[in-house]
Amino acid sequence: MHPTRKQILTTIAERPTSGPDLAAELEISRAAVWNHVEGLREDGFEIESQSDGYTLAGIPDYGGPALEYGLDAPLEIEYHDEIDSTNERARTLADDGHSDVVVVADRQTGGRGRLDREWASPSGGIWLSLLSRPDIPPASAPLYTLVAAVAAARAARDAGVDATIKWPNDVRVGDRKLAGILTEMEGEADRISWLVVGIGLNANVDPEDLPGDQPATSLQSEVGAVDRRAVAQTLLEEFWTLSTVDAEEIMAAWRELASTLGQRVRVETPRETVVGEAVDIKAPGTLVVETEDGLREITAGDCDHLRPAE
Ligand code: BT5
Repeated sequence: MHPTRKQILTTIAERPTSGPDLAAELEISRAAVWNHVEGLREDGFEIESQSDGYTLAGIPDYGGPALEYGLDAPLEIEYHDEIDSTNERARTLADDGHSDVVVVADRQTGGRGRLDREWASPSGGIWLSLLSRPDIPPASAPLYTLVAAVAAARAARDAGVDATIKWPNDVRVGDRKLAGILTEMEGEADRISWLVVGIGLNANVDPEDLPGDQPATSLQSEVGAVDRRAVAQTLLEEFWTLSTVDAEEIMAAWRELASTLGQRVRVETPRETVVGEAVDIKAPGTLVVETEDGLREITAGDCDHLRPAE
């Protein structure tokens, strides 16, 4: 959002302010103030003008300006009502040299999971991709999947939903999937060039509209319709804050929310199946499993929590 527009909103949210006062405060012309106010109204902000000046009477439910307004993270939002995949769009932006942009969509027509699985993305969900260029080696990229999982789980918990994390990338309520993460990157041997972290969180979505091949849930079906803007902003702020701390702090935050640790698990890796008890997570996201043949460290795979009897 244009910084002047941000300032206008912040000012008139606090107290009614006249056009001339805004012009003087922001050192712009009255005509420019009027133009910005009209622009903000077009973006869906309800701005009343009364004898004592402009006041902010309402903010749009969702969309780019709504998400940028009051967001406590230095991220630019690119919003689409509909797009094939926010991860695809973020990759194009990466190729064009952009960074610190979040692509957000109300619905995706070609949402993707890992291994090219489909990700159902009906209207009402939070579908977004964060593009950044952290100065890290490619091997450290899985850390950002953990950061995203913690951020999504915290945002869900903030909305009153008892979300936990299943290694490596599922946020669930009980055994029902609430959110998934798809991290993609491009890089050289020692340094990544860009990183795209895609997060899909079923917010105001009817689970009937989600695929039935594995149990799924949404914030709406757990606690009723939520303020999608507030949830998405919390998610972005948590992501931003956590992505600036060191790996051990990220591990600690993940352990606190993980349902996988202490469970008997079966992990399908690209090469083999490992069964045992998940005992710990190590940076950058390696699961440590105690098997009959000793401790195994697994960097990638699909994980099932087994019932104790198995
Ligand atoms: C994931 O894959 O969980 C990663 C999902 C990432 C989606 C985000 S949305 C924004 C961004 N743009 C994209 O195009 N993608 C990212 P995976 O672990 O492979 O899980 C995929 C499986 O989850 C599917 O095979 C279904 O069984 C199930 N599934 C599909 N859509 C779902 C949904 N909306 N909610 C819960 N489960 C779903």
